[in-house]
Amino acid sequence: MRTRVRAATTAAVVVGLALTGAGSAQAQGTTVGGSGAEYYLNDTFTGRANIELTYGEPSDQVYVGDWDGNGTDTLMVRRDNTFYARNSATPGAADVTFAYGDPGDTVLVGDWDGNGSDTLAVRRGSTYHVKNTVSTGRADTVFVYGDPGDTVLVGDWDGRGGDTLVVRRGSTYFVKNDLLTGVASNVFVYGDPGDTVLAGRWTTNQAGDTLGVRRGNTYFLRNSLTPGVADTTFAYGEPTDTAFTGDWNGDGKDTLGVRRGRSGPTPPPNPGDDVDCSDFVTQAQAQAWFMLYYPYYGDVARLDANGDGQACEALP
Ligand SMILES: [Ca+2]
Ligand SMILES: [Ca+2]
Ligand SMILES: [Ca+2]
Ligand SMILES: [Ca+2]
Repeated sequence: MRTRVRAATTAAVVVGLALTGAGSAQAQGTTVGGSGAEYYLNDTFTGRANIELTYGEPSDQVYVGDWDGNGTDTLMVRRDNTFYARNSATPGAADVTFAYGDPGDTVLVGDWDGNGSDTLAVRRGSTYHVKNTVSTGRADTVFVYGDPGDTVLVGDWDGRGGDTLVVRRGSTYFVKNDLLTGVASNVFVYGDPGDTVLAGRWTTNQAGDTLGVRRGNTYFLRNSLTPGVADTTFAYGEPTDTAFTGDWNGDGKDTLGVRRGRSGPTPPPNPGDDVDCSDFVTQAQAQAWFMLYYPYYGDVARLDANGDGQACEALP
């Protein structure tokens, strides 16, 4: 996903200034996947997160993008067709809330018009309905690409501004550099058909977004849209983490984040002291209720007066 930083770079090229750093940011444009409300973001390709936050609920669908166009990517959660975007990598209420599409729609994130801020596109089969503002309303652009069952990735593949699609079929990638119906402009093979793939601009000296593959908790990043060995290989997080990419610090380079749930089952809500032994017919029923909550809240309804772990011992 492109950023305002990159837009400024493009303007500077026109007047012939020497440029370093600063560039687009991009996550793969699809929902992050996985579950959990804990996010660990890393600004470098090292093994340790430098930003940890919680956002939303463990079951939320999550997207990454630069919603306010300030150069940094942040999180947005989706519940049905309502989206809650946060503009900083901190816990807190959504900065922007809006509805788009239908609850079952597949949604992609990208900077479709190249203005530096990320917005949504709804995918229905091989038809894409692009919206250039994070707001409720009609699509600005509609186009058709690939087949209905294709896996797609979003990125600024040519580095010229504007996010477009790559269709993935196994380990073959069909790159399209505009939002028009038509054939691919570049086709290449990378990784294995079963690889989990991430997209981003890993270095500031590559033109646009490229791919990386993940195997377990090892990541293999490639700095061009060509076949070949990885340019960067590193380990991060746990094999069970859900990984995604973005530019968390606005330096023009995309790095990793992972989404993780707390280990173990989700605790039931605390029922409070709202039952007593007369609510149960048998000791076994009382014991089952007691054991449901005891591991999390103790003897919350005071069913075990003598503290021996047996609830309502006077019941049959
Ligand atoms: Ca932002
Ligand atoms: Ca945009
Ligand atoms: Ca582009
Ligand atoms: Ca960065």
